[in-house]
Amino acid sequence: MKKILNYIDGEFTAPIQNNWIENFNPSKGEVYGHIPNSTKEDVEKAYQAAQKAFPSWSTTTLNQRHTILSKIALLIEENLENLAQAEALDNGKPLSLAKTIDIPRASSNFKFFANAITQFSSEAHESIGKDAINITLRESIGVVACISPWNLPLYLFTWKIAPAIAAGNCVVAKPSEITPMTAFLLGEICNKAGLPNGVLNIVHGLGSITGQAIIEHPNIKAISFTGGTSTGAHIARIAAPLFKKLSLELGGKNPNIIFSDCDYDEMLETTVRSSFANQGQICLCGSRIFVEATIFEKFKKDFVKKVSALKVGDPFCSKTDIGALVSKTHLEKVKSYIDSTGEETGKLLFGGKKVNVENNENGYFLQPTIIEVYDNKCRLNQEEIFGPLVTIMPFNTEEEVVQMANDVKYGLSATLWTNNLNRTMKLTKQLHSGIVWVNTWLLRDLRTPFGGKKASGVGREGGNEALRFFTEPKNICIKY
Ligand code: TXE
Repeated sequence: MKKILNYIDGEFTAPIQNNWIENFNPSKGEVYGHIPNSTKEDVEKAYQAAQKAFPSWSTTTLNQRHTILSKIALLIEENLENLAQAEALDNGKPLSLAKTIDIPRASSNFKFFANAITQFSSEAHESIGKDAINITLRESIGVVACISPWNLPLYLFTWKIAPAIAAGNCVVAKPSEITPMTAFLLGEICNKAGLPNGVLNIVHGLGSITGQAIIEHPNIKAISFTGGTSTGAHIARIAAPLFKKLSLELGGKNPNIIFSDCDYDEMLETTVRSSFANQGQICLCGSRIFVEATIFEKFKKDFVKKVSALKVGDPFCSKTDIGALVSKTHLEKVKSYIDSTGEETGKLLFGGKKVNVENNENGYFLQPTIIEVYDNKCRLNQEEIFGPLVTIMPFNTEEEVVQMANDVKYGLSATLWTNNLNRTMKLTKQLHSGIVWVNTWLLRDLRTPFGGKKASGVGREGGNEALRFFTEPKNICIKY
């Protein structure tokens, strides 16, 4: 059995009340470790360590921060194999995906913000005719919280921590209790890289106990959160009267809009990925596919053929395309959407069943599933399911598809497949989402703003947006 410990003030410690929760291996469906169920006292201890470290960390030179963050990035790279194995075991995702996406991206998060902080500048405004100059400083906030989900564990954990500490803050962080392993391993890496004690503190435990203690802490001044929309709403209700700064990256129900004038083969390849990568457990997955009626039947046939060739299997097998879902509860949630789809809602084109994987008989495996639906108003098209399940529907006109694409409560991302420039410009403006990909999917440049509209969140992260979130502007006006 593995035992995960909290990382507070540079040390690994058991929770004060000695309460533990079980950690599951999703591909075996069995407990393989225990993690602290930290309480208010542990969060307070983490806060105190962060608070103590803040005066010194916030005044380290940008060069020193750059050096330490770069070292963390390098150590993540050097430990890629070990971290990827840990991620695949803990989350159920294919090892190949952890090796090529999750861990390299965790390293680039640190690399990117190690450099970005050296380019992040204050502003000056000369008040001409008034003999005054205004300087706007961007000051570190103090102790901030980073709370992350289970779908891209180290990738999203570091996406928050790297800019937070680059900007001179000290952090109390909590990874998802469902996938805590790589966050635990990050503590050791930070020590090796020479990150001063207390700059990063990682407390493990349930959202309702540990997470709740973090968001209620009166002196933690900002919260960066990625997770479910209802949790985000709950956090906003707690944080508002305490005047905390909030960045919320929440759910999505993203449209993937396919016009007949697109590059068909490229679209088909990418659509398989945007539907089922990471078992469909990415907030950016295109879970509602809309296809122009003239190519609908062809697309249906080709898509089903491609998807049926995907291999659901052991995350550690190199041939596996789709691993296990993250938990039994999540598998049951996704399955319940499939099972409750009646004939009036749609037609199952492929999948829908649990998969029995050899030597992993109790694992949480599900076939990639495609359902043709008849109305965008159905539950399958309106609610975030967050699993290997996509719906498809035909459309006839631009107006009709834009209306359906926007007719959900979410607004995170959208994908558009067309080679018509006028249509591209028109539709990208009309789609209600924070990100629109045209003829591609999940092509990320870390300088760009990342986040959603409507129930998909508040605020943007990425590049200077993240550095702005993790700093507080102060205006100084000097008369001369
Ligand atoms: O997320 P939670 P869950 C969606 C997806 C999924 C649903 C629920 O639809 O099925 O959310 O997933 C912490 N105070 N996404 O239940 O609960 C929690 O411990 C403070 C989309 O796993 O939102 C974890 O660290 N923190 C999403 C983090 O919040 C609390 C990715 C996220 O967990 C808390 C994951 C509280 N009261 C799920 N309650 C995306 N946008 O990428 C929970 N947490």
